[in-house]
Amino acid sequence: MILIGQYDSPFVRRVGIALRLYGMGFDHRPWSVFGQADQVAALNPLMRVPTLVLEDGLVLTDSHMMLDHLDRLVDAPLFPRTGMARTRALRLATLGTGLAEKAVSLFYERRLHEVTAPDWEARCARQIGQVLAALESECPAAWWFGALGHADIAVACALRFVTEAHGMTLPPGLAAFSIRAEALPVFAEICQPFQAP
Ligand SMILES: N[C@@H](CCC(=O)N[C@@H](CS)C(=O)NCC(=O)O)C(=O)O
Repeated sequence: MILIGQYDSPFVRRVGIALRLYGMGFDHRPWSVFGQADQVAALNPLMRVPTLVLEDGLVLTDSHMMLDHLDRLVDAPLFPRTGMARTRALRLATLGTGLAEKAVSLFYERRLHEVTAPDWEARCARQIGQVLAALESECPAAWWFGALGHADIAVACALRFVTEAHGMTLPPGLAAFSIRAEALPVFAEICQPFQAP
């Protein structure tokens, strides 16, 4: 498998961490979605990362569906397979990836426009603040559902992006959660400090 994209993307990072935790071999191509846009586009018409090229050449284009594919290859997936446990974990992971999406969107607004749209900026900032408050209100003492899972990884990757790209200070529970996650060897290995494109 080939994982394309830089680990300062919270979406690329969650897939890289899952691949490592599953012990799956993969080549990593840390292409910039802006600087190497043509290379990304040659594989993925959405021109986004992560892009995952499977052994048979099939190209997957969204972190959720990459994890869905990987989970079916292992005995002990990082999302529960069925029932409300799965729904709860997906809900949490989706709050995490949603937080990352709004943080990326706010970053692009500020980076790519000479004059930003104040309403859009304020909306993104409000959405980020509201999700952080919601996550803080249910933040666990260790991991969200017992053992580390995709939901924890999604939230942790989003938190790092929010702090690095926007210099935001996390509420105390999430700050401790982020430190706990980043202290794990797999988080230290699958990691790249944020670089503005
Ligand atoms: N829902 C997607 C989001 C991926 C995404 O937004 N990636 C960003 C990099 S962090 C990207 O490729 N941005 C370039 C663009 O959207 O044109 C996923 O989970 O993989």
